[in-house]
Amino acid sequence: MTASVSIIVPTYREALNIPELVRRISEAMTPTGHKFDLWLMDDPSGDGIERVVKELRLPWVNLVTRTPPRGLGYAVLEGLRSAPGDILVVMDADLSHPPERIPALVDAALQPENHLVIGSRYVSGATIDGGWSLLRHMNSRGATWMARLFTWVNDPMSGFLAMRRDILSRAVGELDPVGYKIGLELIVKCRCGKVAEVPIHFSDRALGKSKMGLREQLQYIVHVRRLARWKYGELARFGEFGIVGASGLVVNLATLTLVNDAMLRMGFTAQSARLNTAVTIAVFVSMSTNFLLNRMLTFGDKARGHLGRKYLTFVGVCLVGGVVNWWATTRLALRWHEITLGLQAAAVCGVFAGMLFNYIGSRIFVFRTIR
Ligand SMILES: Nc1nc2c(ncn2[C@@H]2O[C@H](COP(=O)(O)OP(=O)(O)O)[C@@H](O)[C@H]2O)c(=O)[nH]1
Ligand SMILES: [Mg+2]
Repeated sequence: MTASVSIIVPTYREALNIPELVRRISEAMTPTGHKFDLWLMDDPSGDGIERVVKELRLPWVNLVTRTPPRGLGYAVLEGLRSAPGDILVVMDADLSHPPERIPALVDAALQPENHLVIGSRYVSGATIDGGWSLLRHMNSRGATWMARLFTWVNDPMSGFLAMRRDILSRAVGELDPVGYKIGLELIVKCRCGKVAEVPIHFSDRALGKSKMGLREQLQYIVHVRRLARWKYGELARFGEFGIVGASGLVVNLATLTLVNDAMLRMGFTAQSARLNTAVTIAVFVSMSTNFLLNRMLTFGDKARGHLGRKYLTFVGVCLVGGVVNWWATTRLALRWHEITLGLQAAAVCGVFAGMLFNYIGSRIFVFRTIR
């Protein structure tokens, strides 16, 4: 079966890599009989890419000079929307994705059961050029691990992809350009149940420099949050509330230790007065950091309104939540007193009940998402 294939390549300062990229794509695609075109989605790089493309004089090579906003996500999205092919391929310009594997990706994308095809670094048969630092490995693994919220594919971080246009149309209006990890964005938003992975040899970039830095990594966390909200809605918000709660536990323990030590050094030897003071301060400090983090993150979209009033309502809700925790724990502990670890199980249930109460209370009374 022959198809029309559009290859979309986001570029920023990649002029040096274009001639070899084009040559290798041509050599790989011509024997397949597929009709193919290339779309270089360039954010004005000022590196002479226009001249390079012109000198190639190949009608199937198209250069799109973008207008702001700049960014890899925007460039890929624009390419996906405007390229004419029935099969859409996305790859990097730096030759770390071997053009020789495009036909294999296209073949897999043509299979009706495959929603998305990934050129994968982490399946049997794939290889990676050596020389990755430990940090780069940890980064890649950590990011993949976060992607497990949405998918179990081996290499959801890959930027080498192929899909049929009809699968893209499922979500074209909902795609979010914050997604540097366009594969993950497509898996989630196009509801790609069946993702095929084709092994590739992943090379180090041929020429030029990588544009991925700390900013892009932080951006990835924002991306994962947005995808989680999109896919899981309320549950994702509650998950963030839980993560903030866990940070509050750390703040509480640190404050408790610091205040207790400081008071000891200042000569407060009366144990009960010291503990009462330290615990009270620790509870209020952690409640305050929880409030601020929830205002910034969990309920970042509902942060408007009087800060002081919101804070006091939050404290009120949490105090009642503390009572709920205490009540549930003591009741369950009495019931489970003969079971091994019954007390601990009761405490876990108590914490969960308190947290659920705090969440619902915060949502209704503090950060009014229900009207
Ligand atoms: N249009 C456009 N392309 C970009 C931008 N940032 C990176 N790219 C391209 O995206 C691809 C991947 O970027 P690269 O720097 O190789 O990232 P790395 O492989 O993670 O190191 C390359 O083809 C880049 O030229 C951008 O802001 N705009
Ligand atoms: Mg690269």
